[in-house]
Order: sequence, then structure tokens, then C-alpha cells
Amino acid sequence: MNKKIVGVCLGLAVWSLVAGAGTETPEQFAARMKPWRDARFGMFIHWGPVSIKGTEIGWSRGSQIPIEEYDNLYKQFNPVKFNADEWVSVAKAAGMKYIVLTTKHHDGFCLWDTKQTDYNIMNSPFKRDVTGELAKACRKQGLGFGTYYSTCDWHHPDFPVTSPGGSVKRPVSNLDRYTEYLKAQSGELVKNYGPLFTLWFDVPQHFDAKRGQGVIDYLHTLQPNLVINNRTGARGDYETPEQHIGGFNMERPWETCMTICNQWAFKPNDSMKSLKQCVQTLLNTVGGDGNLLFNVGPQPDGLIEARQVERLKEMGAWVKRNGEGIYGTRGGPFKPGAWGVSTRKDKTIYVYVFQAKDGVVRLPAIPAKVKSARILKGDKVKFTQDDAGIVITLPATAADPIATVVALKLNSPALDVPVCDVK
Ligand code: H79
Repeated sequence: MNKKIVGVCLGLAVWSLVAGAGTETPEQFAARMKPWRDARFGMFIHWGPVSIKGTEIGWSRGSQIPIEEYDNLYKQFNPVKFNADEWVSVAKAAGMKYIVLTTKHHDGFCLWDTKQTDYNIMNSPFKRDVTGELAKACRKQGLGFGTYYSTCDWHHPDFPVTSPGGSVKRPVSNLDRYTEYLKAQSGELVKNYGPLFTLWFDVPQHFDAKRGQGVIDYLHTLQPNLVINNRTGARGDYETPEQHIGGFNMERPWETCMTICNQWAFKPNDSMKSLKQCVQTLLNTVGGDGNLLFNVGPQPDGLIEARQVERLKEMGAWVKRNGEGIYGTRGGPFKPGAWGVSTRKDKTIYVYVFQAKDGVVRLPAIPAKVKSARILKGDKVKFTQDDAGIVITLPATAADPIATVVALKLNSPALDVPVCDVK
């Protein structure tokens, strides 16, 4: 080999070492995120032995429930009515495209057959790997399967803080050793149940960006395209507004996580959101260019509460009628507001009207020609377009109490239309 070639080889080797797995171009990032972004709507599932008590997962340890009692609940956890295929069918009926299960919450209990601790579902009376069963059912029914894994662990002896709520400092701890445990466990999730749709970390107490990036880089050696949220301590791939809808953002991917009732884990008679609230939450999210991870907390017997199943099915019926303007779309160009929201794909803008005075919708001017306007899966509607903007007249017969959906066909790509406010 001549000197020049040796030099180039060395240069490349050094560059790849420095660049590492963490470096990707914006185009590579967009490609890696595309399946996750296109899905738009997923099911979050918060579940564990604490469902027996009906108090909040993780947080009620050492507060409403004494630590000693909380940590022994798994000895009675026997969700004999658990059926992974049924959970997946419910998610599918709701129009959801992926599921994220709490494999380990802040309380440290593991819902899979982990080799890293005995504090797991295989040592409950149930003795079934519910994570494995759910992963398999998702694959079978064509949904993405992702795992929630709490970064903080108030049960683990090496973690710096403990319950209640991580407010108590442990006299002796070892964060490096805990990090090895976390890597071994999240590695098991990827290796045994992957490829995963996402890995959803939570509450990176005591983790800084360097420690978090170490976890991310390790997981990328196991699954290079793995999509990881922003709760490892490092930046990660997407933002996670919790219990509120994120602001309009087409640059940084984001996903709102929100509960169908108030509590993450099962709570008897918890107040449940109305159908309108559920659907408009999804629309306000996709209209802002985000995903929605909508949470249910199954009962201790393994069933999702019947009224929640009913609500999710109603939601699915609406979402499916109008799915063309949800999946695979991007948010905008008209920013969400009390008036409604919009999404776009190819040469179409989907306008979801929440409020229209006298059935008239006024949208700002856009640098594209509207060729036609129609109610989604319905008749053409009257519209005018001039320098002042677009005016659509909704027929009273088409009014939908949740949102009236109008598809505007343009003469050019809808993504080229600049983002604007609706006044
Ligand atoms: O798993 C769910 C929450 O337990 C977890 N993230 C979601 C996905 C979470 N951990 N920390 N936080 C959220 C932020 C802190 C929220 C709190 Fe509270 C508000 C802690 C105390 C008041 C929620 C309400 C928990 C107890 C009461």
C-alpha cells in the first residue's frame, strides 16, 4: 500500500471513531424517524402489581402505600384475564399503530423475564412473560411494539434516591453500577423483544447527558435504527410533552403522552375524557405535527376497563372515517387554534373545523392554487380563493360535532405552503 492510501484509510478510521454511531445527517435522521412519525397515534399502557391497590404507579410507593406493602404486591399479582391479543385488538380498533408498555416503572418491578433481577413477573403467581406475549401479539396484528423503561428506579439498592417520589437520599449508592444494570435490562428488551418501535425512558434523575448518551450509543449497537425519547439525560430523538399538547413544531419530532382518565395506572371510577375530548386531543396533536401516545391503565385482572374499551372503539370509528388526513401526514400549514387544525400530505391540505361561524371558514392566503374542496369521503363544498385568503362554506348537512373535515386539493405540494396562523 502506498503512503497516500494508508493515510486515507487512517483518516477514515479516525473519522469513524470520532463520529461514532451517534452521527447522522438530517436526511438519515428523517428516514429513521419516518415510520414513527407516520404512525401518529399509539397506545401507552401503565400496568403492574400496584393496579391491585388502584393508586398511582411508582408515586404511591412510600406515600399512600407503605414501601414494605407495595414491594410485596407482586406476590398477589395474578391477572388471569390478561390476553395480549385482546389488548392489541383494542388498540387497533382505536386506530392506534403502536403500543408502548411500562416494562419497569419507578417502582422497579419488571414485567418481563429479566435475568438481571428476581423482582419480576416470573416470580408472581402469574408466571407469564406479559412483555413477550404483547410483543408477539403486536407483531402478529401488525402494530409497532415499544417499551417504556424508567431511568430512575426508587427500588434498586444502587440508585441514589428512593421513595416516596425519589425524595429520600440513599446513604450508600453506586450510579455506575446501576447504569450497567439499566443497560443490561434495556439491552434485554431490545434483544429479546426487538426490533422495538421505540424505547421510552422516563425521569433521568441523576443522569446527565454523557451518561444518557452512553446508554443510547449502546442500544444503537444492538438496533441501529432504534428511536429513543428524550428522557435518558441526553437529547434523544423526540420531545415528550406530558399531559398537555405540544406546541406546533415541524423541526423537532414530538409526542404528547396523555391519560384517557386522570391516573396513569388503573384507578376505579376515575373520570374519563369524553369522545370529543379524546378525538380533539388527537387532532390538536397531529395538527401541531406531533404523535399522541394515549394511555390506559388495565385492571389487576388483566382486562382494560370496559368503558375505556368502548371509548377507544368510538374514537377509532371516527379516526378511521377520517384516517386519510391523519396517518402519514405532517402538521399545518394552518396552525391549530380554537377554530380547528390542519394536516397535509402530497398535494392535499386536510382542514379539521371545530368552530365555524355560520358555517363559514376563513383561512389565510397561501401561495398555491386550491383546485377543489370536498368533505372527506363526501361531496364537494363551495369555496373562493383570492389575495385575501380562502373562504369555505360548509353545508349544514356535513357538520360533524367533533370536527368537520375538508380536503383541499392543491396544484402543488402541500408541504411547500408556509406555516401561518388563522385569525
Ligand atoms: O409514567 C408516567 C408518570 O408516572 C411519569 N411519566 C409518565 C409517563 C412521571 N414521572 N414524573 N413525572 C411524571 C413528573 C412528576 C409528576 C408529579 Fe405527581 C406531579 C409528581 C407529583 C406531582 C403525578 C401526580 C404523580 C404524582 C402526582
